[in-house]
Amino acid sequence: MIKIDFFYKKIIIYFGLIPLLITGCSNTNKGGITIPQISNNEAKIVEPELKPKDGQIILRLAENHPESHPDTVGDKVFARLVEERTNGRIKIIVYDEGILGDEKSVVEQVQYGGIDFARVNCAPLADIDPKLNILSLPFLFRDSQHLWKVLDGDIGQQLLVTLIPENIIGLAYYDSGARSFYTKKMVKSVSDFKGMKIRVQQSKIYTDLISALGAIPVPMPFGDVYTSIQMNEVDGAENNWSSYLSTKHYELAKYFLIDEHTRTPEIVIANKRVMENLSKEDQLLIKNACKDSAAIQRETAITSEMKAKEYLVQNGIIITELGLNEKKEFDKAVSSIYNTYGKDNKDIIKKIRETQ
Ligand code: GTR
Repeated sequence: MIKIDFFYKKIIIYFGLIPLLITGCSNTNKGGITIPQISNNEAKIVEPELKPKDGQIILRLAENHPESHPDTVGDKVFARLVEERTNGRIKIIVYDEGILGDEKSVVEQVQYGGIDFARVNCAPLADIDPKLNILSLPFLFRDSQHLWKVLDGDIGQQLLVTLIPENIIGLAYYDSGARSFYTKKMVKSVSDFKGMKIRVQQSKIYTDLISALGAIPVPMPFGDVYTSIQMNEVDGAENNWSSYLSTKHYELAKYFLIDEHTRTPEIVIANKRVMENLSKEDQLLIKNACKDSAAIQRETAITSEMKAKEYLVQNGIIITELGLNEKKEFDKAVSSIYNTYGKDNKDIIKKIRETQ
């Protein structure tokens, strides 16, 4: 059971791993800690933390995906580049599968310094800095090229530093593809959503988006979704292809509606004080390493999306695409989101729309 797994994970982390990290006296000879995985019963071994050598800095990065997911691949490239470029003086350890907590609490921990780095989605971050909601506005980005033109341009780069007053530094964006709905029964039009309970990220704009479509939003941590679909607590959820596959949600909710309502990117964030405690050269080195990892993550995400789609189609999911009229209905239904979340950012939204 996922909830039990999470419970054990937390117990193990709080009473096992964290004391080792705090005292810095972990010992690899003591053997690993066994942690059950999120969506199945295989055990995952997490080696106790390394003791920093003289002058070495060890930092932690939180990730909620498993090892094979493109986001985790990106994190690991980031960690490797930092290690290589500092000759091992700075080491970043990636804690994947949400073992450092769910996304919302990880964001808070990065903000208050309990975790040094995290790769998270921009949606839950926007509750700290509402400007980031721009990146979650429904149907704003025409396609992936449009999104990346904006993220790599002035708007994207300005939004990266918008969290600094909140003690968070955005280092680089990672690709998340487009999010679409998957449900236990087929959804073809807005009216089909009526009365359906749809899981959303713990994010206000996503909650409002689901309500605008006439469904009942159920915000919850990512790691709880499988069980909630299984227990009929929700009738479906929404995510990108790679996550739909890696979470195995397709086993329970096989109707996939390609509506691509949002393209909220992923972001790698750092605690501001952790960064400021490093020399200017190291800060730059970390920022560049993260940007370089983003290039590899993007390529990996594209391949992963293609492979996921192919695998899922072969494994019985049923795809529905929005027809022109249905798309118009979707656009109309979500227009209220622009009134609420777009009203203070009309200029930026206009610039985004005009970006070719
Ligand atoms: C994934 C994203 C995760 C998390 C998750 C969710 O696409 O990579 O960080 O935000 O969606 O829906 O909770």
